[in-house]
Amino acid sequence: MGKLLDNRSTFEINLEKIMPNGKAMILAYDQGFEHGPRDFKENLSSVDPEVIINIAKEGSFTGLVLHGGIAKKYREAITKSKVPLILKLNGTSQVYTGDDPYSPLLYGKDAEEAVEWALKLEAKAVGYTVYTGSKYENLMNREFAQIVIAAHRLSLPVIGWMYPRGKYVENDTDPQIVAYAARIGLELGADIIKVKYTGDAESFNWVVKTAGATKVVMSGGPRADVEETFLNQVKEVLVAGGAGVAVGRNVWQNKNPLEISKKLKGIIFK
Ligand code: FBP
Repeated sequence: MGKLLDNRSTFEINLEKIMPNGKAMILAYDQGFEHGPRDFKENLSSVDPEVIINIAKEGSFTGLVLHGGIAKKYREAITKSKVPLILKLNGTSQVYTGDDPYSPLLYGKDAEEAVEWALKLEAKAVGYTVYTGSKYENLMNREFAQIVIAAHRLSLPVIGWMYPRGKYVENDTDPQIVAYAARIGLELGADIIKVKYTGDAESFNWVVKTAGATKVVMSGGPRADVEETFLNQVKEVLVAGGAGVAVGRNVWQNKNPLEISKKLKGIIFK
């Protein structure tokens, strides 16, 4: 990790960009792949990546999660926005659901090639989902570990979407199973992990503790009917020692995405 004039390594600079003062407010926009365009129906303008890039910029988000195609085709707008790009390196659709989930590494024949591609697209970090509990979890753990090695070699922080899922996972927000997934994130070398909320600050604090030196951010889930419910969760996450959020639908499905972004910023960076 090369040293620059200000004495911080490139890795530290990248991490500080997506997590200024240790706090993250990341906008996720890979749902078009993961869930399909039905997610854009609540706020039709959200189908347009340019609109999302603008929300990320005007809403002061510290990172924007995209897949490779959008990152490439909208590169100029992303560069202009100055919002750090987080390239999602794996993904899977919900069209086929007949088996336990597996989300394969994309954009290259191996982790090294995928991370090089992220760097070419000027990403400041990379992301990867591990479905703990799936019968394919060992495969994903291995791909994730290899991404950590390759990404750190190129000074890119790694965010793990640590999602318990599969036939044997009855409740994907059960604090014990979320804590287990979080711990795997630490063991595999994630810099940040993104997990679902476990329902209260106390149990989320246990998740944060199990993640050790790996920072924990909350994933949003479907848009809450009442905005306050979501904002209260964010407050509880911070009380519990969480480092912020990496959310999508609760922001860009909102009638006023910039208004809710402002409220989020107030909570996370106050
Ligand atoms: P949301 O805040 O919209 O839930 O986005 C967070 C996220 O992790 C996305 O990055 C991803 O597309 C989606 O959730 C996956 O959701 P699911 O739990 O349905 O797999």
